[in-house]
Amino acid sequence: MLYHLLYPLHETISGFNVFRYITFRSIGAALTAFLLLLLVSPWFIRFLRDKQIGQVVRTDGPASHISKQGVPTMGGVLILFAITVSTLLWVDLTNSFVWVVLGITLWYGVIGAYDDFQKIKKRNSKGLSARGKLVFQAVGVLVAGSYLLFVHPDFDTHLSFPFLKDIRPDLGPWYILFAVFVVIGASNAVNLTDGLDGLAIGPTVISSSVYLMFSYLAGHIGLSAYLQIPYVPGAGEIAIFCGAMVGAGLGFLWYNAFPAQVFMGDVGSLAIGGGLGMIAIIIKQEILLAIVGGIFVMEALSVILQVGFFKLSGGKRIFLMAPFHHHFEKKGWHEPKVVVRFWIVSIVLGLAALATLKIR
Ligand code: 57M
Repeated sequence: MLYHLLYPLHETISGFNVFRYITFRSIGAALTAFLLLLLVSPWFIRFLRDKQIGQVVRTDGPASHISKQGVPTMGGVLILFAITVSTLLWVDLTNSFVWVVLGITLWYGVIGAYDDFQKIKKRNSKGLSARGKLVFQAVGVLVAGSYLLFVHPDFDTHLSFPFLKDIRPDLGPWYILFAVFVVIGASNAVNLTDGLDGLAIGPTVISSSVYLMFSYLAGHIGLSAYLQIPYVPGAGEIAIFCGAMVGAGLGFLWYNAFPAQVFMGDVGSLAIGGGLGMIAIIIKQEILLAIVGGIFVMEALSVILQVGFFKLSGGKRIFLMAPFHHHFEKKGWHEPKVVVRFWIVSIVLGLAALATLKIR
């Protein structure tokens, strides 16, 4: 909105020329979302406590988690509020890509909120059925994908691979099914990762920072050509959404850091994963998500391997407990140590993802 209100005045007030720059507006979005979270969270945490919207902790988990019973959850509502307000304040509102990413993020937030409410109402950790969640998630991507493929003028259905600039297979209409896989996979991977204080929000901030840079480059005709990455006209505005994700994530981390005063809930984790997945699809950096979001991938893979091996071996386990973060808890690592070490890995993966820009 500020872009539409203030940039046109730059002829009279030259300083307003700065509102044309995506870099400036991305930083503005990050700071706005950060301050919103920082200032509103204390009130919101009290609100959640008063309404008894507290975590129901499973008894079969690590013993250290029992003390987390009742910690206010659904803090993701405030994360989504800050991302939405900040994005709409700083973005070019005529950019359809931003509306697609925001739409998927909020839709996945609605799915997660319903799941959270079911758990809180029934006082158990079951919530929405896995099948129900998958159907609702798939519908969202099918709608978004149909818009991108059949309405948006020149959406590209070619895949792009890190390091391999010349391999760009065209999936054609099948690209929609690939998009469903990427977005749902990312959403559920973040959901599984959100099992320790700060564990999901840390890599979220790192992934959003990396995708902020990739979005800016993808939307820049000169830099994308120089770096030999797909040029996606209009993708630069997604950097502002990423900035809002970074700011909201840092603001939430202030209160989710160990010992957490609030959990994000499925409303937050499903939405964040869905948003990151949709961003990867739009800026044509889908496979790169496996590197940028490597922590999320590792966590999801640990569950798949654990459950698969458990069934095939008649009850044996690969890990002491899945997802992966619980394995280290069972080995005696304290929660903050597990979380910070996962952040370190996430930062290294983010740097590796940026390195693919030059190694092609
Ligand atoms: C998402 N949710 C946390 C919180 C957060 C198939 C199986 C692997 C599914 C998986 C599962 O239930 N995943 C659900 C993970 C939960 O966090 C809530 O959920 C939201 C995110 N969706 O925002 O509201 C618990 O995580 C802890 N937590 C923190 N700090 C945070 O900032 O400490 C969360 C956020 C919270 C809190 O204790 O209650 C979760 O873990 O449920 N199941 C599991 O992850 C379980 N693993 C398991 O069953 N492994 C078996 C299977 C694979 C065969 C095995 O390895 O043998 C573990 N989780 C729990 N108990 N709670 C272990 C058992």
